[in-house]
Amino acid sequence: MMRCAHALSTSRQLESIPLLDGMRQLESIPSLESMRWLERASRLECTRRLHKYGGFEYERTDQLMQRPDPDEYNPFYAAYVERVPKGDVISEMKTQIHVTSKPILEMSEDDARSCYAPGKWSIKEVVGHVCDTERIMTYRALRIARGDATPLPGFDEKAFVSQAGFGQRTTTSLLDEWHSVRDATLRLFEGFLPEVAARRGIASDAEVSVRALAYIIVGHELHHRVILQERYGVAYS
Ligand code: NI
Repeated sequence: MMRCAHALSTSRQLESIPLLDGMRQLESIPSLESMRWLERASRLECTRRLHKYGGFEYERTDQLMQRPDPDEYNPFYAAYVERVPKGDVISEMKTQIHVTSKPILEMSEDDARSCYAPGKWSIKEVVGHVCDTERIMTYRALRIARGDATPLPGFDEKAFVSQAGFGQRTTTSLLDEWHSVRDATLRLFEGFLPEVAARRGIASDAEVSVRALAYIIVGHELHHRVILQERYGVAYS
């Protein structure tokens, strides 16, 4: 990312970006709108550079993140892993978030504050919880992938939600944060060397592999999408 930030410091390097046409018109106006143009342009440039310099020179295949064996994760997660469809888990990770998010983005703030029974999380809190969990799981994946054998602690998901104030935030803000986290998740997993996929570590007192964590992230989201559909009445086609 440092490379991106540096690259963006000169307009010369931005000249090949189509968005620059719009940005030039706004250049002399230090407005919020021009800041947004700059942000969009910088994201595009970062993405381009990541693919050019940070990507591998071979095609990824299912073999890099193939389905984990049952002894690669705590049996508690088996129901999540089993929800993940056959195929490339990274591709699923890229697409599923849009399916899960769409009806939530389209509902009113009042509807997003609803829950299906007293004491249950609201839809906003479910989104926040999925996002929090993804951060925890990717942190575990990072440490294990880098060969760090330190046992990693568990976390109390209910305590997290109770302290987060998700219900006070807009649905757009919550979804925007989650999509940003997912982008980071994808960059992390896409950048792992093939040999780390089956590498194991200890998290929450149980053995877990890097690839199992990818499946847990995807399966956990699918688990909550099913609950949103069946108990909260969110319309998924
Ligand atoms: Ni959950």
